[in-house]
Amino acid sequence: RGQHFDYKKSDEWPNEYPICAGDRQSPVNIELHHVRSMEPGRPPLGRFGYDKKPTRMKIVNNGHTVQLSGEWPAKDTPTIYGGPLTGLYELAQIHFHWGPDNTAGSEHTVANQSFPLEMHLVHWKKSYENISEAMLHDDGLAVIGYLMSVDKNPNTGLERMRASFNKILRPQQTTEIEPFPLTLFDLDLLKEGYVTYVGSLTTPPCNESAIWLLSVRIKDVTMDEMDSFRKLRMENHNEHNYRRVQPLNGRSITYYYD
Ligand code: GRE
Ligand code: ZN
Repeated sequence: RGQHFDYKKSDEWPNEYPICAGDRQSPVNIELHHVRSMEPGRPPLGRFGYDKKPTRMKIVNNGHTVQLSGEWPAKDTPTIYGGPLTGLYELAQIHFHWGPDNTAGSEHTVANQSFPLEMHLVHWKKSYENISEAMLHDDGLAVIGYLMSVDKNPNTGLERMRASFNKILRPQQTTEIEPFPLTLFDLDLLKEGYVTYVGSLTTPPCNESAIWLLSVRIKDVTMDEMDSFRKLRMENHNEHNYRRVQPLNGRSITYYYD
């Protein structure tokens, strides 16, 4: 990923990272009446490993987001397959996008509406050598996105993470956390359906290598959880870390359900 970039100057990203001006960029606005239904006969989306506790877990403030990663025995590494995907995609990291108040924060929007928080689970296709190699292919990554809106129900996974946020208040700080299985985030596997389209990383170098799967079910985040994200200091005094929506350029967005 690009080392240094400023969300306040995202219009200038293409000067240094030309792919950021490409024609399959993310995020996008989702207009539900534009969404097409899936073709019949696709295998349902499946996953394994999400219920397995990793041997180690850490969170990093990389100056652009807070990133969670874990180490699992190879056979237990969280993996997804099916739906719009061909082959197996293994989880690399989970990160978040947010804003200074509840009026903005998500990267994707629905009917031009923003949400306070968006969670990204980044997976890479196992038939490639590693994630860097996968990022060079148009089907290299599969990113599951959850939009979150403020409500009263704490999320156990977010609570476990934010308990250690005081150790990563500044960019480049990192800390190990007590390992937990990803089921604590209460991530239903897009049970109520999801929309999928081909896009990109939302940060420089903006590689056009991501198949996106966005839950149509909005998740809950508490005000306390949002406050914890907003206390994390980002690079360049950035108070938000979402990119504005990009043109669809004729791409279709397809609704899937199992
Ligand atoms: C990001 O940096 O925000 C990112 C990735 C990979 C996939 C999607 C995404 O690094 O938003
Ligand atoms: Zn992201």
